[in-house]
Amino acid sequence: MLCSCLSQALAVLVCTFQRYSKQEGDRFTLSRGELKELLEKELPSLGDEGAFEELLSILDANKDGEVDFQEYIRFVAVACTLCHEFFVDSPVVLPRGQ
Ligand SMILES: [Ca+2]
Ligand SMILES: [Ca+2]
Repeated sequence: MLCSCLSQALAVLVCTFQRYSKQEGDRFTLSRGELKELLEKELPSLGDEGAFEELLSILDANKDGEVDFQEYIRFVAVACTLCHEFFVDSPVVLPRGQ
């Protein structure tokens, strides 16, 4: 089945969360370790240990020590906004389907 880029991107966003969130503890939330692994493997450009601590404190809006799906999606929205601002003056280059 041929899917649009956007629906594929949405599936990747959701599946990436689920792949890491089910590894330990509550399978619907990212523990500290799960979040760290997700960021290291999926977003290695995001930075060092200090950046991780800061990011965790921002992401964990309700301060329960875990990042739930709502908190993750808020992060994705912020990341998308940054991408939007970054690419806004660039020529449009869409990723090609494989
Ligand atoms: Ca978990
Ligand atoms: Ca939380």
